[in-house]
Amino acid sequence: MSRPKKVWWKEQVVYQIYPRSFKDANGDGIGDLQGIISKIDYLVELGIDIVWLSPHFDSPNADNGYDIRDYKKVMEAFGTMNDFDEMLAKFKQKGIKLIIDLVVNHSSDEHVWFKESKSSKENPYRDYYIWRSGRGTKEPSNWPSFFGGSAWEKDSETEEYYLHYFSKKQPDLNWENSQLREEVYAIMRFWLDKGVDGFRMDVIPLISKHQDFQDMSATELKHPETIYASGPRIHEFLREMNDTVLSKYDVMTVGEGFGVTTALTQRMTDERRKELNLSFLFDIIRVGRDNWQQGDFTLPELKELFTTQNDTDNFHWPTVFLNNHDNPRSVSKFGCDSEENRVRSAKLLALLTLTQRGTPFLYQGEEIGMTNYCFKSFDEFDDVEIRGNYRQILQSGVGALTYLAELNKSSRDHSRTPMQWSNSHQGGFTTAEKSWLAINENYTHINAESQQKDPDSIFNFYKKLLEIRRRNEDLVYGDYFDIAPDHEQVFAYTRTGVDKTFLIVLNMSSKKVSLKLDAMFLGYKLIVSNSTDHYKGPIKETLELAHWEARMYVSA
Ligand code: TEU
Ligand code: CA
Repeated sequence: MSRPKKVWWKEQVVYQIYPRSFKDANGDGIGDLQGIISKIDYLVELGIDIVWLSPHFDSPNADNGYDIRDYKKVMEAFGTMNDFDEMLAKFKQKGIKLIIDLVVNHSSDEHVWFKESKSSKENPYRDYYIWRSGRGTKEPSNWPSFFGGSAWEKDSETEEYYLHYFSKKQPDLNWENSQLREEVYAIMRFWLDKGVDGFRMDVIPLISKHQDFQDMSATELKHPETIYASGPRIHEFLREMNDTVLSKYDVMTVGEGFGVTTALTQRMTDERRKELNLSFLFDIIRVGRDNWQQGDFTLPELKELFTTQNDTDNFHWPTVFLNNHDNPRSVSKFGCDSEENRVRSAKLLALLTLTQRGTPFLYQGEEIGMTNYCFKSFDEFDDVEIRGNYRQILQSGVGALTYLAELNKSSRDHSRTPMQWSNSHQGGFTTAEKSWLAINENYTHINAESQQKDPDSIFNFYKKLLEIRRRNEDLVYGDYFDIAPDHEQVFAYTRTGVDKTFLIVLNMSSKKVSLKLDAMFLGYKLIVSNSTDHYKGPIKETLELAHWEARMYVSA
């Protein structure tokens, strides 16, 4: 089998910033671009290479910027275009690349295109969106919105319905229209010509719609994303975009698409097909999830998902991520956020994320082990997804307390609470009395400032691993092999490159455990561990691992 082709976006590590919650510079309780600028040195110290910025465009914020009103304007609360240019220049000075969020499956209903489109059936922009007439008094089809109710909204002006997979303030764009596609490509060029290094593409597999808009079956209705992410022209659109725009720049792209299968992920990212460089596969981050419910999962199930995403030829490259702004905090889901285990398990997850095969994506706050928030009532949520679905879920017979308990495991708002910078007022996030979403009260002991000073902190563990990764190409390009797929407590795997083999052993449980190793690993040397009290002698045939203990060895 051929070796993977070497390219910068396979080697570098991405750090996601959710601007609303990162750092507020002007004291209005909302994060902003000057806030980001003030923290560039922090990112340099940590040692990440690329920043992915969640939407920073003009928006009425029905979905925190994932509803764009003007693609060429900066959101007022975040600053101005001058602030953006300053931020980009400063990132570049420090050698950090910047990728931005391209949200073009839908726009805001306040976008001028939609206002025109809605005004009459004859308007030249009518066809930029998807309009259909109803079936008598009913919607054109039974398609549901991810954020509650029907995906069709009737407009009184022209008595037709428009399609919206997300909230009704996020009408879907009509990619069948070539003029619309040209508009999108122009927007892409506008930002690329400023010097951004690529795009994270929001729900990109959803842009091609099944044109028959046929009713879904009862089974399909439970997971509409599988229908929405299987439109017939997706590859054609991506290739056109690549050919027309992306191929002209040295940039990276990463697609986002919840509901996308392994097969589609691999097709979209096959280097020979020239569509996307990377695409998030959600199977790992969503393990055990069924819509808003977070069920149990076993370690062998989780490990199999890592094997599956690596079970391919070398023509496509996976991503590795355990949290983002749509999912709970990784230490609370995959680790253990109790007093005793939080630091250890957060470091274990750091080792996992930075030694798996694939481009790692870190999410703000994971580097200090930020945890889920404890929501005491529904009023504490901000998320449009919950506000939209609340009534429907309760009407279906689910008790309010049951729903609240599930959301305390699964809500998107867990990862949207403000970044915890210090133990001062509002965690150093803002000087305002309150931030836009409540800060987790554990900022008094979980914060960046204290961890930057502590050599044994989670922050400094990430920093160390990032250095090790940078120095060891075999950790990037080496083959992946799970050496104990059925083990219920330990995740143990190797990365075998040209010069060396790395052995990573992770006790993903709160109980101590022993792991029998193959004799071939005798002679391997310990290079990193998340605990200071472990056995330091030569590797033995049976490893004794303490609760949430994580180690990495390297062949001699
Ligand atoms: O996410 C799409 C998506 O799949 C999630 O919103 C998903 O429906 C939800 O997490 C299920 O719990 C992208 C953005 O990342 C998200 O923030 C936006 O709300 C959404 O698209 C619409 O733009
Ligand atoms: Ca602000």
